[in-house]
Formats: sequence, structure tokens, C-alpha cells
Amino acid sequence: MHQALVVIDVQNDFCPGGALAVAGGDEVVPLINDLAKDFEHLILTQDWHPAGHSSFASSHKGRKPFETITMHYGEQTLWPDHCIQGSEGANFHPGLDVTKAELILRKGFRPGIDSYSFFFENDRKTPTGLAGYLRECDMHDITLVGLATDYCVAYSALDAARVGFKVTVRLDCCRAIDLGGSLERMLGEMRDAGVRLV
Ligand code: VGL
Ligand code: ZN
Repeated sequence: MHQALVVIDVQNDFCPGGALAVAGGDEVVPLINDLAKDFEHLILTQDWHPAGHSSFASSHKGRKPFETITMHYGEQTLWPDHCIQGSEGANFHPGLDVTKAELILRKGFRPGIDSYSFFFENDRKTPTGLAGYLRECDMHDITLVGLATDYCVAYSALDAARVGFKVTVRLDCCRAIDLGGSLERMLGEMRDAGVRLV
């Protein structure tokens, strides 16, 4: 069994100065570069939305960022426009060492549905294909780092634990959005699901 490091959404828009900046988001960059040296396999995810994506508040008349709406697949938080395909904000942080990455998984590219998790879109049904890749390559032990702890990292960790992966989240290499207590809530859910939090 092989171990993989999965680096989640370390992109300019989630770092200070970005459209959906996570406090201290850039602090994880040198820590992740260092941690990656210990792993044989490095995989990156990239939030990758078309302009006008349905998760953007600007796509819903009269709505503001951080409000919640009901979509056909359930509740959806609305975000500022971020990580638009091909934009500077969607690029990886320039300090992130991506050289060794064997796979970059882009998610959130379907206009009508958001995707926090790297395994399933927000309907919790549409697969991204990453679980199949990891299984086929015998990588059942995965370590997650990146942004944001309480959204893409947590949803990914929960899905991975649910479908039988051994999951570790290195909290020192993650930073949170923390919207209405979301960090405490998601840490509790990850713990209950058997995710190793270190
Ligand atoms: C994320 C909100 C919207 C994340 C992505 O990477 O945690 N959060 N899109
Ligand atoms: Zn997004």
C-alpha cells in the first residue's frame, strides 16, 4: 500500500489578497513543500470554476456572498467570484512546489454544481474520478493538507473515510474560512468519521 499527499486548493484566491482569502492561507506553502519531501506520491487539487458559476453570489439576483441558498442538490453557501478558470486567482500560489505532482485534479467546473470534496461533487453522488485513480494505484492511505480546513479539506476527508480510505489531516498545514462555527463543526465530524487529525 502506498501513501499519497493530497494538497487541496492552495491557490491565489484562497491566500491573502485573493477573492476568497483564508486568513494565513499562504503560511501553509513552505510547510507543505517541506512535508511533500516525505511522500512518494503528490497530488494537487485546483478549484476551477467557469465564469458565472452557480456557487457565486453574483450569479443569483439579490444575493450576497456567504448567504445560503437551496439548490436542486441541497444547501449551497454562496461565495464571492473566485478561482475562475484561467485567471491569476485560480493559479497555484507561486511558492508552492508543484514540480513533483503526478496528478492535478480540477473540480467545480460544472456550471450548475459546486464541488468541495475531491471525490464527489456537492450532490454527494457525481464522482470526480480521484477515488478510482487512487484505488487503481493502490494508494489507500492519504494525507490531506491545504485550504480550507472546514470546506474542501473537511468534505474531502469525510468522503474518503466514508468510502474506506485511511485518512490523515495535518491541521498545521491547513487554514480555515470558519463561517458561523464551521471549523468546530467540521473538526467534530471528521473526528467522528475516524479521520486522524494531527
Ligand atoms: C473552497 C469555498 C468555495 C475550498 C472552494 O477550497 O475550501 N471553499 N470553493
Ligand atoms: Zn470554489
